[in-house]
Amino acid sequence: MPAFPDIAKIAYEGPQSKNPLAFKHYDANALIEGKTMAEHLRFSVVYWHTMCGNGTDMFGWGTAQRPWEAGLSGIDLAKARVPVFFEICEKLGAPYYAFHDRDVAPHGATLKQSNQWLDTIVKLLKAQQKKTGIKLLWGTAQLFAHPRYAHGAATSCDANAFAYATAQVKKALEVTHELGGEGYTFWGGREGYSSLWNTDMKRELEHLAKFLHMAVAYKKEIGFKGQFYIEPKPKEPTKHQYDSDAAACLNFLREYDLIDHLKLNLETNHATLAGHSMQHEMEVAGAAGALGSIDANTGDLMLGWDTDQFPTDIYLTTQCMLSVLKYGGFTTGGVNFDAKVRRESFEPVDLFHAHIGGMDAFARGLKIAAAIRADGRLDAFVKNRYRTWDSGIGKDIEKGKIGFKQLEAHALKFGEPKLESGRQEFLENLINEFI
Ligand code: XUL
Ligand code: CO
Repeated sequence: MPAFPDIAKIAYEGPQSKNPLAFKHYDANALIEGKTMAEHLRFSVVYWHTMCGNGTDMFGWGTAQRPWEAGLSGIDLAKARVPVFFEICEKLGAPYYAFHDRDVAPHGATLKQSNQWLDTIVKLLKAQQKKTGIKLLWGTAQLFAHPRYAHGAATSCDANAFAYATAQVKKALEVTHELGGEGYTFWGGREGYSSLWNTDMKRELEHLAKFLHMAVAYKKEIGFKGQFYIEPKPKEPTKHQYDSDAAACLNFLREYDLIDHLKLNLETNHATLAGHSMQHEMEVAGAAGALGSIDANTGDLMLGWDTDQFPTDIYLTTQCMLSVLKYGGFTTGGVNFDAKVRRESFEPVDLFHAHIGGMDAFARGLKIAAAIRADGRLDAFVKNRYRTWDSGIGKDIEKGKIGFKQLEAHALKFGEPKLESGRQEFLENLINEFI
């Protein structure tokens, strides 16, 4: 029995359509810069918000109406969610999904029982993947909900909690491998501190690096070829998280000799919590050759926390897709909707509206980004702005051919550099021609 008998596969109907259950911009097979939209965007639906989000907030109970959950709990509930999830992904035409170990299967009383329950669900996931052709973008371990991780997992003050976390990641890696996952994400949910009075930061950072090195070694041991990602977020749940933004993650990876093993999985709402735009984070990662995947969502300008809303802002999606195209497109990564419907949007159909809106917003962003690139004026402006570096003194500096003495001689001879406008407003207007 389908959970959504009244909803057919979501079709592309074009910008004129008034059908809320149709795509206006996402035309999976349309070609852009030589690839289909589906190949560019590699949309992914997350299991945790889509299946497990029930609308609970700090002040109120769950509101979500999920008829397929009626009367069920524990492993029976977990089993019932699997086909519904794949029905949603299939009807959306999303080629990928992502999950945490403990959102597909419940926490057991022991690690052994948790692993057994996970195995039970992994069998069902595997069968659904086979039936639908939907693939796993990345798996991950949930190392932040259980009280044992109150002080962190890889950065816990207790070596036994660290051990428990590694055991959980070991299993999560095995099942991700089993399911043919194209990646595996590390988000340090509680890898940080709430107070420095009780924290040995240096030791915790070293432990986090050890933990990741062990994961790299185990990945090799089991022959898992997927891409590892680290997902920056500055705070929430802790006051400060070590993987606070793209630059901090890159610095950590370089310091601990992990840079060749992990790329970044960037999330919009995490970027804004860090005081950056998503475009900033994507450019930092892209410049370092570490732009892996994105968790597509958005925060609320008026709120200072992780609201995980579906992305609808065309400027945002245009900026994202400009960076993605600039750095050569996704390889293992994709546009993963780490986003949840509002507590007030409690009907099952809202899950469709949300994803359709996010997919259309990214499809528009892709089309606009490709049009800006084809137009060429933006690129030409930036290239021209740096033209003094293409020859003469600039080229010599870039090539490392000269030092302070020759530059002083040049400055004495050349005199005052000629100032040119940055033309920000002109460029903002140019971008608006396309949006
Ligand atoms: C939390 C968050 C996580 C990670 C995976 O803010 O983004 O869901 O994406 O653990
Ligand atoms: Co995320």
